[in-house]
Amino acid sequence: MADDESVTTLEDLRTDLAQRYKWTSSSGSSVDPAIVDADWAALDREGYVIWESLLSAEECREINDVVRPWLGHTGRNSFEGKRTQRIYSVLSRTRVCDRLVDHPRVLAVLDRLLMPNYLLSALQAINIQPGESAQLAHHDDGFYPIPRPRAPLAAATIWAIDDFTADNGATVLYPGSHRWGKRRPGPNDPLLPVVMPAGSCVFFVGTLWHGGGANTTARDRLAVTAQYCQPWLRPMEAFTLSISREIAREVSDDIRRMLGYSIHPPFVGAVDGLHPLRLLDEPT
Ligand SMILES: O=C(O)CCC(=O)C(=O)O
Repeated sequence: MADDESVTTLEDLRTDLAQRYKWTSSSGSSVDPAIVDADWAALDREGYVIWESLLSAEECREINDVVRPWLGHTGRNSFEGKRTQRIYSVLSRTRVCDRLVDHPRVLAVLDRLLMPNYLLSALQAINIQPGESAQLAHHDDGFYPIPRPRAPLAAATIWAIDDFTADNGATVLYPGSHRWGKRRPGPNDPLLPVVMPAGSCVFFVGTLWHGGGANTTARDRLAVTAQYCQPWLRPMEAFTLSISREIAREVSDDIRRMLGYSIHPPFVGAVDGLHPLRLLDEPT
């Protein structure tokens, strides 16, 4: 590619080699740039931003009604949480969480943070039960073996489906820790429980230290987390294997692109040398 004088930057390469599928903007472009600027400033300063009440009570109830019957076994280790129930591959089961995955407010920030055609890395429901202890602090792009300090390789949203309170397992963040180098959180580092009403969302960069909180109440804490990564990284969940082509046709353009029906130019993600969207043109 380096010898091709017509190709100078990644911007030139936002389409496939056959020029058949052009780059299209995400629904994030519908958000007022001044709002995105403010979100961006908060992310740069603190590593996170909280958006209150993006979902209605009715939307939270619908998600709760669909997800709750699937909750079964608890985690297989203390990281998953011995008193925490997780549903993986939510996109293969229901459409009720789609509007969280491709929410314009989320995509507007991702459009600035990550490279074009960033991917969905995980979509999980997480139910922290009474008696669960605090999860080990971690940062979500920590499993990519690239030393810190560095720019985030990923980002996460956690959507409160139940109210998040200081004692029911609300996600706990270490503000500003996205800038840390090698060190881990210590006992003197200030912690912030993300207290927010149901329907709210906390967005944080993949370098921010955080964890699920302890639940000392008698009630569950249900959340949905969508995580995203650079388009040149391997996502946590192999969505191209777990999501059928029927579902890939059904979801929004933004979700389809984030599932892997997209290219990181010039050819990362290609199928038999072609753009993966061609698979959806074929009968299944
Ligand atoms: O459920 C939460 O609040 C956070 C969970 C988390 O960070 C994780 O499992 O990676």
